[in-house]
Amino acid sequence: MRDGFVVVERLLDVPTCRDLRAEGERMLSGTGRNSFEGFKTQRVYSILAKTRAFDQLIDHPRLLALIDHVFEPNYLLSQAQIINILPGEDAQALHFDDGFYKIPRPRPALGFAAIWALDDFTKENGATEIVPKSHEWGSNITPSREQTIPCLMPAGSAVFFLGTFVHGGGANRTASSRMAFTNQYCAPWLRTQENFFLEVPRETVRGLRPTIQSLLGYSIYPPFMGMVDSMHPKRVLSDEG
Ligand SMILES: O=C(O)CCC(=O)C(=O)O
Repeated sequence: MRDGFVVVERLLDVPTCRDLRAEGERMLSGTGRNSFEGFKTQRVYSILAKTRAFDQLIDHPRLLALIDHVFEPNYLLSQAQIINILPGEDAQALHFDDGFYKIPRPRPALGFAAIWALDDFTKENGATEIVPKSHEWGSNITPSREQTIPCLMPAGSAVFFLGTFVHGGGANRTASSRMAFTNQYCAPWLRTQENFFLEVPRETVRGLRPTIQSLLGYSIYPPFMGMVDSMHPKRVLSDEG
């Protein structure tokens, strides 16, 4: 809460990290459609509809324990994706992740993000560039590259930060790609970036852990935001069809 971010090193052991990287590699395809997605960056969206491998990062206890301090109960997953920065990619525009909620700054965070390093994050290969304490900035956000530091961390580590925190993907000046998995969360009364109700089939949701079901919106913000036919939305998971 003081700096806007925290790095936790080696949360994933080496075999887990290797398996996740391989699963990410299997799903990679085209590159970005604009400079923000990155013309030399591959992204895999709709992860929860495609693989179960990353579920362990969606409800990772160390991550949720932090978010429990930021949001009211029943906060939501907002989006999850793989980001693979290829050799030759330029640095991404600096930004903060909850800027699409058009509520003026300074304000409390409405989003919360994790970026998991599936490769070592180095100064050369595109380590996320971060601006410590930028979560406190007001409405005039004009960050410069000089204010950033590279978020250096070994594979298996994660950086967790508030939605108001300024950051961006770094330039990749190496011959290898830099893979990360990122998941974002939002306060329980906000609209999520991904529409998980349309993205993840109900049959798939039935097989997920209850915590993940709740994060996907099978939960309410009391007294009744998220209801289905005046009842708790989780009931649809036990209904037929
Ligand atoms: O890949 C990274 O290091 C950060 C990417 C990012 O912040 C974004 O795409 O919104």
